Amino acid sequence: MSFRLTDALIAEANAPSAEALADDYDHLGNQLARRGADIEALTRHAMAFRVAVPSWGFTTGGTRFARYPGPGEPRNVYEKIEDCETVNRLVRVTPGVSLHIPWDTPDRPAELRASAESRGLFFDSTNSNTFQDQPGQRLSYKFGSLSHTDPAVRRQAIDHNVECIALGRQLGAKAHTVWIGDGSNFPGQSHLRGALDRYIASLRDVCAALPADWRLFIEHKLYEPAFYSTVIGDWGTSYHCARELGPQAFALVDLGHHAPTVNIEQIVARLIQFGKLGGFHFNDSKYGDDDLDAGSINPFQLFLVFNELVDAQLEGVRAFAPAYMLDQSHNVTDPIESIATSAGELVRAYLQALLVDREALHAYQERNDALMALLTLKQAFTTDVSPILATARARSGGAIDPVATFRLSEYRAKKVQERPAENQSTAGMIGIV
Ligand SMILES: [Mn+2]
Repeated sequence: MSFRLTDALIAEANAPSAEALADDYDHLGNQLARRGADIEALTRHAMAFRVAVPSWGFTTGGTRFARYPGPGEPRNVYEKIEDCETVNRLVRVTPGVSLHIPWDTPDRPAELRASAESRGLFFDSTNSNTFQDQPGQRLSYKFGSLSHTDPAVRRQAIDHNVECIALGRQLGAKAHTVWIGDGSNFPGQSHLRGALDRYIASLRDVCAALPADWRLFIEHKLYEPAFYSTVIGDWGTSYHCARELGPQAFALVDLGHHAPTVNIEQIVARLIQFGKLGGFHFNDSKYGDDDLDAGSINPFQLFLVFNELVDAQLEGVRAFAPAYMLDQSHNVTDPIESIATSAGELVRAYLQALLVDREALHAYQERNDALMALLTLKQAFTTDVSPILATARARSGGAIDPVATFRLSEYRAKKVQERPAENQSTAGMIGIV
């Protein structure tokens, strides 16, 4: 019998800080009431927030130089589901799981689905992989996949995506995300327009396999592994493809997949305006596609992204139902602690965005009062909503302090016993897209 984080253990960990939290919550409630904000409404929003966790994020990631696996890490997708449950029990906003195919392909899909559902989890999306060759694969993706010059390679990549969708149907998922590493490393290597034409033609075949109630997410990325040109390198290309492919296709924004200094919140606003924002891979970055924890480097940017999302939500913009997913690589932290913390940082940014006085902001914008417009945003951003986060978690049965509760439970030490290390490779790998 594997160890599970019980409600009793969480309640025991919460007890010593419950009174102090109630004081802090009341104090913040009074402050917010003076600003016309209802703390109970905000708490309900925090409890209703949802973000999916990535199956590939529960083991230590790595770079192309090395991977340093931690003790007690899950050894297969069934054990990853145990860890997904643990995160959700701590924070209560992460019941959805995004599944990577083939890294986390279950050999017994019905059993995996039943296991997930018995733990209060579900599968929200599948993610294909045509950016590396798998053992026994007939044709290589060295020079591309969905945009390859050879129709046989393109067919193999299309078939893989169609198989992902078929597996996702068995698991109850409703979306499929496609990221390709296709591109070129030398000027002249690839016919730039031809490569995009081939990509769109391939994705038409993938879209034809989508059930009517599914969405297809197109994930762009500026560079890497291609270092001269990337076929789906920016949001404009992604948007064009989504338009070409019809009403089930959308652009997905991974926060790490842009050039430094690019205005990501404006990209989000554009995709909302054009009805093609499919969702997010949340993470943070300093230099490039670093896959650092959401909110760890630039929390103001995360707030500004949520500011656009809340603004659209309140306006009732058409076709607006973005999927929220985490996509991070944990190299120096316990993945459970990072994912639980990142989920909290997203709720924090969401609550801060809900606190923006939109009527005042709009008036300052109309009067071109730039300074007061900024201060209106800053008032919301600098509000410490931590007591709402903790209260929302506790009311949902989760932990007031997720990391402290996780450590108190000695979950990882117990998993070290339950999951003796197999012959794990420490070779470098880039396990995250
Ligand atoms: Mn991603």
